[in-house]
Amino acid sequence: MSNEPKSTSKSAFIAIIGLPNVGKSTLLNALVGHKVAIVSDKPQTTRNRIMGVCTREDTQIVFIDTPGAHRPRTRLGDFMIKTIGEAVSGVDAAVLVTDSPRGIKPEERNLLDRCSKNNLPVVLVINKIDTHDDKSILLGLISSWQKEYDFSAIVPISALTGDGIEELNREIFKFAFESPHFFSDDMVSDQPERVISAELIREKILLFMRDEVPHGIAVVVESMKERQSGQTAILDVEANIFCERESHKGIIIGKCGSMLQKIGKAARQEMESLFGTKVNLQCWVKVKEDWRNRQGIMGGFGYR
Ligand SMILES: Nc1nc2c(ncn2[C@@H]2O[C@H](COP(=O)(O)OP(=O)(O)OP(=O)(O)O)[C@@H](O)[C@H]2O)c(=O)[nH]1
Ligand SMILES: [Mg+2]
Repeated sequence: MSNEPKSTSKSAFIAIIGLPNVGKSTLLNALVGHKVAIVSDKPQTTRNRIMGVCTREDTQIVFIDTPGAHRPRTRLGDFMIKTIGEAVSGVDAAVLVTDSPRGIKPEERNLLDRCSKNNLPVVLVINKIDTHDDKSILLGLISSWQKEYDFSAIVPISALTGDGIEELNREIFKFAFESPHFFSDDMVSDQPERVISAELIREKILLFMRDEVPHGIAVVVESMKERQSGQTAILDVEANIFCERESHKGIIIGKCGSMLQKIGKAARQEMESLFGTKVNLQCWVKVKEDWRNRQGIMGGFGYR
């Protein structure tokens, strides 16, 4: 596929911002039509800026998923918040995702302030409409948000069921302006396979573990090598799972290795369907005490 400028080609960069757990990454995946970002029911799942690309005919939209806006308590948290600021200052428009009938949070107002300082048009997305049947709740929400910003549009959606996604896409595609495409038209994400694989392992840890254990996890894929075994191609993947304490290591490995096996199996199955090949996944668990406050180690884990 070509990314040569076409005479009518258009594009736009759009940041997806909001509080943790409101469904930003689920929305990114729905907009792109592929799973490019991991999702979990735990807040602060996304740690890095993640790009997803959607190209339709002459128009390419580059979405930038961001970590949830929160008050940071670690250096990793500082890094995540900085990532949001950088994303907002480098895009053509933002999608602010909110999720439920609660008061507007200070972090959401801060995000709108940043957008305002950058003169950014903002589309407000009210997500998870599948969770409330009472439509009057939605009307109340819309009217309280309208007082906060001159939104380009307010679109209620369910990122999970796909309800409202096409309407949202129509609003987003309006931001595209004449410009070359920045990525090839068949590309859906800027993330290398190693990063995607590490993120899938982290997603399964978030899925199966609770309390503070999953928040202190980083996953690094050390090697990915393809080999032929008879007629079958096998992708050998070696990954290190880093946790913050010796006691967490025991929890992740589980009784007789049962938890690590469960995590590895789920991650491997998803890698196999993503890469279309058999995968042999080996995971090791290691301790790096308090790594979320150690800049050098964080950089080695990809948070730089
Ligand atoms: N019912 C319902 N659940 C949703 C919807 N969208 C997302 N979720 C769920 O909300 C949780 C959080 O989703 P994520 O996409 O990880 O949220 P996020 O905003 O990216 O979270 P962070 O990366 O932590 O900031 C997951 O359990 C999703 O399955 C939706 O439309 N309806
Ligand atoms: Mg996310």
